[in-house]
Amino acid sequence: MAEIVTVDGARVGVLMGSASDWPVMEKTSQTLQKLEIPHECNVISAHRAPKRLEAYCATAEERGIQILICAAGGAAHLAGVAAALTHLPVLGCPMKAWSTEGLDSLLSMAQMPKGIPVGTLAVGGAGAVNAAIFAAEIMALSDKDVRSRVLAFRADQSAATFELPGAPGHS
Ligand code: RP5
Repeated sequence: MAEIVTVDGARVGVLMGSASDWPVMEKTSQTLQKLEIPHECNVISAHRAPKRLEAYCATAEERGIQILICAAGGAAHLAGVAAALTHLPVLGCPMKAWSTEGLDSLLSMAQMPKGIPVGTLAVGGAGAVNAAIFAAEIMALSDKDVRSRVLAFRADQSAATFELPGAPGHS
């Protein structure tokens, strides 16, 4: 079994069911980088490598991981199983897989039975970016440096909303 990749100081663990999720989940990593949130990324399938998921979740908190972001497509059990294996907050990113435009993944994550929550984001890239921002916003409750960076990120985003490059009167 391939080694789990750990990063010293990582506060967010980004997990995905397959390397085929990475082109979307790279946006999570890039957004966490922008927000200067140390994180680590691993492929850990709940179906194909359940023991690897168990091992990851068993040591996540003691290594300093505060939030898990889990992406999967299809039956998309990864977030739910991770949420069952740790009390850390789990954010779910539904991936478009081979059918139903990702609705299967969305419902798999959102329809958790009561008692084990998964905070489910939108399907695809928007959810992948928002998961990173959401994780930072949770951390910002108890970390004023992260709070400052979240506020700066949002201010930059607001400013960029009004740009129309090339349009008359715009730069
Ligand atoms: C899920 O099945 C993965 O998260 C991925 O979204 C989907 C397809 O995986 P591959 O067959 O491309 O490995 O487990």
